[in-house]
Amino acid sequence: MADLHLGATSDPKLRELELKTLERTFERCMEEGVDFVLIAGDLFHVNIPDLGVVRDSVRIFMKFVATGRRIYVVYGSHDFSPNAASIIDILDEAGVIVRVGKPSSVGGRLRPGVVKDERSGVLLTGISGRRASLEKEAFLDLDREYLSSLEGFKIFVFHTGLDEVRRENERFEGIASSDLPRGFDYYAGGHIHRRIDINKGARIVYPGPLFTGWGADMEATVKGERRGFYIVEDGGEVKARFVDLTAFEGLYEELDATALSSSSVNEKLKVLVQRVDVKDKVVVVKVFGELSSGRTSEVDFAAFRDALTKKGAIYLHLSRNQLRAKEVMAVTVSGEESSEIEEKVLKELAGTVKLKNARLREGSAGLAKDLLAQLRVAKREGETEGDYEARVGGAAVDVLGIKKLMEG
Ligand SMILES: [Mn+2]
Repeated sequence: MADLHLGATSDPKLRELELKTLERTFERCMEEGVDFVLIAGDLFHVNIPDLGVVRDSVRIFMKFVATGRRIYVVYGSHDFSPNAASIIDILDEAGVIVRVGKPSSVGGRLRPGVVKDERSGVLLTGISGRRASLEKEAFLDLDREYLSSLEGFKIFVFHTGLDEVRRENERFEGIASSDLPRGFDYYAGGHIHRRIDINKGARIVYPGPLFTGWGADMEATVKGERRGFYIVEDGGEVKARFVDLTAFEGLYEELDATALSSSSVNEKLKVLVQRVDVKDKVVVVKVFGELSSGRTSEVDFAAFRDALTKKGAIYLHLSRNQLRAKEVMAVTVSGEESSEIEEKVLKELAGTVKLKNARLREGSAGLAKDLLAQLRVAKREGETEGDYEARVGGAAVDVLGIKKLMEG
């Protein structure tokens, strides 16, 4: 499996589904009698994830590990950290998972560490992913002679895209399949978020994400892409079969707001809610186009979200960054106090900015106000410039809720 991105979603319902999917995955692995599990990177969404997510996942991993089986992992681009320990290292030290392909240099060449799985005798090695596909260089330095001298059933695991399978909308810097070291029996890939299964003398398989809690992946899932993992068997010939564990059914809708007023968009959204069956579904709605009149902030997405939730939708992923007002007008407001004027201006402007993040879109005026309040805090008596900067900066980061992002 690959690209689990555990903890990517902050929505409680999706979190629960994510965890259930992980649980089902490992239960299925035990039912099928697998010897081990291999994860081709992006086990967690960030290198230092929410500890609640770690605890819940470790509980599931340990149930599997307690049966004498191992979980092998390489870093993905998301759980790799260039300057700090990643949760992957902690779990590796603790014996929850086993990191594969730890790099060493022999004679100027890269020799990734080889691990032998005791249950099956399979040899595992590979190259971890890094941010911005920096691991590409590792493929150039690879000690291919050493790798081809290894004897036994060999698996190469990597977290890098292949240029030859890249679609137009996919942005990754990949390698060619010919850059992979030769002579392995199976190539376990991660990083491309869809299912790919090709044969270049040996199987090269990207299972795609196990669960999709956000963004474009979620859109693909509700449009019908199936999610799960592969069970690979060697019976003289390598067989890889997909296990479908798609966690939710979904619904995808588009609304072209071109030449509509904001109030008629509201009407259309109401009609949409009445028309669709969203019970126990994840809903992805794309609203786009240039309004003929009114502001984008006058489109009542909060009411739309509420109405869908009332009809039983699990979650709404709203894509509205291509919705535009006719023009961005200068804002004229009046008020008694500066704070009142400030609030009015922020509210007016909130709808004119394109934002991807749901929290920013729906609460941007409040957030901007809170941020301004923090940035306005004066320097304390005797406080050094550096301390002051750190205090105000820290408070701003807290308000924005981007602590993890800043650390990453
Ligand atoms: Mn990924």
